[in-house]
Amino acid sequence: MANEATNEAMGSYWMPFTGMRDFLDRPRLITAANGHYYTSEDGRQIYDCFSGLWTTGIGHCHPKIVERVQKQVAEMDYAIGFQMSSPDVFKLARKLCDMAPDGFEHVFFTNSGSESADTALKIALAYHRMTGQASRTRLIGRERGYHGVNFGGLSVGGMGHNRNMFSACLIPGVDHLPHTFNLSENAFTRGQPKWGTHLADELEKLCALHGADNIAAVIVEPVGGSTGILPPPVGYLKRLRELCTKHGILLIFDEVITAFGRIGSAFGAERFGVTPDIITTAKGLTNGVIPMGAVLVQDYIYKAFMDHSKTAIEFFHGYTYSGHPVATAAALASIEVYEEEGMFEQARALEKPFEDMLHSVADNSKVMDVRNFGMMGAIELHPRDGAPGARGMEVHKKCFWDENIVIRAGGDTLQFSPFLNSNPDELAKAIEAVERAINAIE
Ligand code: PXG
Ligand code: PLP
Repeated sequence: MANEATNEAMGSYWMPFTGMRDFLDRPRLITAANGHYYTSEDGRQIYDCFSGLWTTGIGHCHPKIVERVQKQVAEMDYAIGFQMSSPDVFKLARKLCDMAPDGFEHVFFTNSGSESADTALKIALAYHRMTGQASRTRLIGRERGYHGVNFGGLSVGGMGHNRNMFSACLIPGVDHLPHTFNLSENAFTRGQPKWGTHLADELEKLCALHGADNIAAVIVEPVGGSTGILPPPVGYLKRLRELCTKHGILLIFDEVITAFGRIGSAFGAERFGVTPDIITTAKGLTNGVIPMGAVLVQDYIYKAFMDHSKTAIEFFHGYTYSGHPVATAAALASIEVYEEEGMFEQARALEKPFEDMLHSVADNSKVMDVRNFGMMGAIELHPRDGAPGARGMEVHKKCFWDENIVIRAGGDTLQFSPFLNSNPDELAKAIEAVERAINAIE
């Protein structure tokens, strides 16, 4: 059954965030996707409990998106985007502004979340220079934060494994707020924890230490994703907003995961009722069909560039594929599906059943914590003595081979990102299967 391709032949592809030596022993290969299922290379139907890689909340190969992408690629495969453009991307920008909280009036397009993070940081630095505050150069992220893998996002990110090898070359003048993970206070919290709001006040200490007028921006994920689902403590984001406003610091929400229904609204900012100055996004923008990212900015930020730039090009930044027509078609079609099929409302309605399903494993002796918000969930396992991460990876593999389910494991944290339109029975069965896999390993 397993694939016949030799490890030697497959070894040419250096995969992203993958243990190559382990993977090539028994490659997990997917050859087709439709709706809520993948087809594995050996012909099994596999339930996708991760919506792609947080990307595909609508489900795979939605006919409307497929058709629009096919049509677009045949009509205009590419359009030069520097000093020229094509009409639909303007419509997409306007549509995104209409979906965002008040004040967001302009969109810069990228191809990924990593590029969105770096673009947002550059906009923040340039904005302060444009407005006569050139001393504002310091950037603040958060421990356990994930803002992609390019140098800017990596520098403000707070995941040790991603940073350690490059630590000498990360950008200078960066600090990190403390993360909000605390098992003795918050274990098995459903939704937002009550403990931890005060951790936002650490920003005051950084302002006192460096001088607030040296700080450009704070970047956080409204709900930590990659790190294993860390919902913000009640009132935490609001407090960060207040402090940023008080000190003239731009607040950036990295909504690469939390936008487009993942937490039951177009943007997490709306869900939490907290409006940042800049929003970054990607993934769900095109339902994962074609790579695309976006950075939404408040009107006054864009205006500062238009009013104060001394050069013909106001912002020396952009990607070959910014505003790519095929990605634009995928995004416009995805947004239509989100709206026509009430995806965000569907996700909202599934939140509570999903929470109950996840927390049903709380009593399992291997389970250390369960966390959730919206359609984001995590089951954290006690690490095996001397082998942290082993259990997570074993459950991931067992789910794929024996339970026909895809989940993600980050260390010993099992992560769930179900479809926004999941069938509750299928989802419940999947989580039962994951518990079987947890029980089956050592
Ligand atoms: N910011 C956030 C908040 C993200 O979640 C990125 C930036 C980077 O996006 P790109 O498109 O450059 O990968 C992300 C991506 C996981 C996982 O296992 C999460 C991401 C990527 C890969 C794996 O949780 N998030
Ligand atoms: N490297 C070289 C040599 C290039 O010419 C370009 C773009 O023209 C890039 C990198 C950047 O590529 P992209 O715009 O796709 O990010």
